[in-house]
Amino acid sequence: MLKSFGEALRSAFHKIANAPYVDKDLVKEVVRDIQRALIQGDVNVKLVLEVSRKIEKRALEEKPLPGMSNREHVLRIMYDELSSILGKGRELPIKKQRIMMVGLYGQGKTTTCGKLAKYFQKKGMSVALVAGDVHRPAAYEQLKQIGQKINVPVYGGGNDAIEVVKEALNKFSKYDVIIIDTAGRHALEKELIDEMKKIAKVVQPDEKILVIDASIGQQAGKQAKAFNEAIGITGVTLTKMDGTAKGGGALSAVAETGAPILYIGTGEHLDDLEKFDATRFLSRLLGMGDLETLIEKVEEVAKGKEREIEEKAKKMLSGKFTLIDMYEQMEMLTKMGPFQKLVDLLPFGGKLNEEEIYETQKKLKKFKVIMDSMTKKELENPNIIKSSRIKRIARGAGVEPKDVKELLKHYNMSKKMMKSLSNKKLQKKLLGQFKIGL
Ligand SMILES: Nc1nc2c(ncn2[C@@H]2O[C@H](COP(=O)(O)OP(=O)(O)OP(=O)(O)O)[C@@H](O)[C@H]2O)c(=O)[nH]1
Ligand SMILES: [Mg+2]
Repeated sequence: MLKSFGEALRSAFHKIANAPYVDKDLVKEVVRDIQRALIQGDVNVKLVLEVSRKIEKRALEEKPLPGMSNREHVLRIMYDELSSILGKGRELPIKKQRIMMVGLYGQGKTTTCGKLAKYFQKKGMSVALVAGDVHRPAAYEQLKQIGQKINVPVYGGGNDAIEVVKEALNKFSKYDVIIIDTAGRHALEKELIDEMKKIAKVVQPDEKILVIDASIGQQAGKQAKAFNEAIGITGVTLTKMDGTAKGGGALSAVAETGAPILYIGTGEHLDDLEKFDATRFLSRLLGMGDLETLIEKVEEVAKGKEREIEEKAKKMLSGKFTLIDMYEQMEMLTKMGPFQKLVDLLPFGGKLNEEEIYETQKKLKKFKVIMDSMTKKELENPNIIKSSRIKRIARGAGVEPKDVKELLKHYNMSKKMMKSLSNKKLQKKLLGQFKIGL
């Protein structure tokens, strides 16, 4: 059985989130998973290829932001690119206008008419409702009740939708916002399309809003496409986002029509209408509510870290290079994150592979023990460490003299490399990364 759209996307994200480390193969694998999920979600194949290509290219070529691990980097890019399909959303302008609501049976059209009426009313606009659904006997009554609740006039009755709409437009000509409810059907039948087209012709609506129940998932794309071809959709409202539905269909709906998502319905009450926010929507869809916060936090931390990196870079270039500096440098090499930017610029820099990281960490542990047996003077000026000191330090640390010698050899090598950095050009390059002058 095929997994649901949201579930398939979720599992792709979790693959990255839970992997011990992220490499090229995993990125490729996950990009393929995302492709499958999007295609399964009825997202246009061309768009799927475009988005997945972008994710792969960016994940493999861009460097992680300072403070971000490789894993967070890839998650962020996947997140970025999927949000960009959803678009920024759009809010209806606060102005005099006619709004026509369309959608299949039971999707939440009538309820959303009431929600929008209340929304515009709160913004100080005069609002009127039109019961353009003459097919379901209780439809007019339902809209009347909604109107009563918020003190908005409702026009309806009769059995000819076109007539009702014409009369209503005359009657409500002085109102700022006129919202027209229309009939739903089980499927997009020819009569419904014809009626919709006729109403649209009479009303000349500024907005044609497609109301989609978020729980219908992948069918949302097909529906949106059909409605868009019939009358041209200017926006989508997703309802019942408060239910168990994850609203994966939104991606398809928006991708199919190019029409932005305007609002989401989050309950049966007239206040349960929210402005659409792509980022929040996606973290909800992916069941990773903390992803958005995580990304924000990491970016914030990264800003603070920049200063720290700047200080370290300055110190390294000041010519004084102690054993402690060497230790810190090795430590940086074993960690991803804020210092990677600095490490990449070091003459021996670049990323270590897993094995190298492991070896360096092992060395660091040993070096730490040895350094603990040194005096402050020795740490700051290792050149004074000759054979008698070596013996003493080795005894104190419980290691062989050759281990101390190895540490000193490593130190001298690092120092030489740092010296090559006193080359002005390189210094500029390194410090230029942090936008500070020399
Ligand atoms: N939980 C929840 N229920 C909603 C939401 N929007 C609408 N509903 C409920 O969904 C049901 C159908 O809503 P309607 O507004 O009547 O839907 P419709 O599209 O006008 O239906 P037809 O006119 O019969 O085609 C009602 O019980 C509403 O209360 C929502 O955002 N959340
Ligand atoms: Mg209705």
